[in-house]
Amino acid sequence: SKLPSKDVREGLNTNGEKNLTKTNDKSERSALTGRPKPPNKLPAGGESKANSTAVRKAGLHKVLSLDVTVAPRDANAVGQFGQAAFVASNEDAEVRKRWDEGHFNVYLSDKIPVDRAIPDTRPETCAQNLVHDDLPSTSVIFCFVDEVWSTLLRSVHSVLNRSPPHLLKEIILVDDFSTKDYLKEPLDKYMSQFPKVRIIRLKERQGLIRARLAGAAVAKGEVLTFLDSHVECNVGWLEPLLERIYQDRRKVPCPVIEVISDKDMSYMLVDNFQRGIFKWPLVFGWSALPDEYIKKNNMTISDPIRCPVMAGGLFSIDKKYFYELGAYDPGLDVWGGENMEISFKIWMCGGEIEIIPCSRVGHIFRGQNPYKFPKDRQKTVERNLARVAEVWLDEYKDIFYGHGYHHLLNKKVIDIGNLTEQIELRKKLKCKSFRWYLENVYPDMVAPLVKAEGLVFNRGLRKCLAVEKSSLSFEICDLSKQSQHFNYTWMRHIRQQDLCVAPQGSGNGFALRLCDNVKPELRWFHKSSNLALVGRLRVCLLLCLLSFDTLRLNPCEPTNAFQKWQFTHYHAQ
Ligand code: UD2
Ligand code: MN
Repeated sequence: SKLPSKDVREGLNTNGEKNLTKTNDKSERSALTGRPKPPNKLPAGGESKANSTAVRKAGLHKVLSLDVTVAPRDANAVGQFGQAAFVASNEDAEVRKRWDEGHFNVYLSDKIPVDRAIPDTRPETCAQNLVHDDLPSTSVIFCFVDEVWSTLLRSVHSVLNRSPPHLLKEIILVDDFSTKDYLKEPLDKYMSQFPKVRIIRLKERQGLIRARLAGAAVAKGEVLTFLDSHVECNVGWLEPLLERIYQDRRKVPCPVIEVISDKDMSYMLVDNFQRGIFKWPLVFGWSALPDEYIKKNNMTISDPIRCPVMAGGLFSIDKKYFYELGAYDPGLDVWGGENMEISFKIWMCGGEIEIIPCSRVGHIFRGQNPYKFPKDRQKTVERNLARVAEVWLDEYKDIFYGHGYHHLLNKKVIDIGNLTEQIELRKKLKCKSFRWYLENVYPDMVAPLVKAEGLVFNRGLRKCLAVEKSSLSFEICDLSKQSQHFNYTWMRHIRQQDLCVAPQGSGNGFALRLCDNVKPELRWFHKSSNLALVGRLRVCLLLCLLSFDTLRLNPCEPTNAFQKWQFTHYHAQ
């Protein structure tokens, strides 16, 4: 790993003022990259809307690389400079014993200075960038439940030590009803030495979403900056975020999230050009920008990256804008899904999410949540995601449910709560469709609305399924006949318009019935050309010639051609 950059090592001041190279240089240099650029050019890929914040009078200065920890008093301490730390083998038992307190190496974390230095991992050009002198101030909000003492402190110190004081309005610690005693009086006492730190205690466990809302409600800064409670903010992390909001208040910038190892606590670099994405069924992931996109937009590693979905934990947002967007859906519980909600909302309702490579924050990624969920973890997350899907996904919500979440459609199985306000909000904000989002924000996502479509060919009879006078029949295959066209949907329906192929009554027959997403008996499992009713996977749909080409369910036989069904076209998923 790199040593702190020259710029940082020289800029050893604590008040930020000395480093402030005031300049009125309004030349062709970009505030972001320092490279020659037309002044109003948005970063690569930015669909340049007329910039709402026109030319302002304020000057620019070189981004402040202040860092009071860069010449640490304890240079030989464990984990100093973000390096890997090790424990002697006779301490292994202790490490294991304390692991579950945070699901990372808590024992080691406690040995590392709470204000350790970490390497300045920014791309070279970042330290030369210009930002405006009159950036908005921010409230930094940390929510936590039973966070480990040393990581919570290190998070707070990293903000205090590496943020320009005049931009840091306050640090708000929202205690989401922690059970640990050290997070009560001892925490109050420790933090009382920092006038900027405020602690809010929630009276019952709210979950991180409502805890963030509680923090935002009392925040005094113009910008809200949310962080997880086990992070280390790197040199110069704050100004590049605020600069983006200064340029356009609808921008929601996120730092690059670097990795603090859960095992040895080392600070690790991550790959360039990474952005947050989702896969079905709304699972967050990272994916590199496509190479062609980088080339086409002439991007360098320090340019902001358009980000379809934020990871969730670390971002800045204009406070007023946050509330204009309706903040978070307060009906989301405990953990999970809120990053999808706010991401779809931001993009679809006129904003933008960006990853800012000149802003970097380390985060301990843990294998498990170290705290308890008041209700079942999986059910909590599923419920949150179903709320998001219902409000934001339009016709694409079937794809979400289709990926193993059919049971969530049954309101008797899961109560996802009232959505009226969220739906109203979307209308009020005149937000765009999910289709627009996919096409414009995340075009490399494949999201076919059906799994398969076209004719339904029976291999034994060599004829195709057709609807004739609202009942099922078989005809010579003919693509031009609409009556022979069916969709195999994410609901696993074999469907023509509103009608679904379904078993009839209690007997053996089959008929067309009105489709209904909730009814499991209308769903077909389709694999290796077999069609089996969901829930009855050992019996397959058979075309029975004896009784006038009727359909029956029979035990599946791998070689029976009359049980083999094929759609004309299958979509890649
Ligand atoms: C990621 C996000 C996290 C959040 C989550 C999905 C990053 C780095 N982290 O998971 O911020 O968006 O995805 O919801 O992007 N907390 C509470 N009350 C609770 C549960 C958690 O205050 O009931 C706190 C917790 O102490 C932590 C923060 O919320 O500071 C995020 O929780 P996490 O670290 O367990 O989430 P993570 O990083 O796995
Ligand atoms: Mn976290």
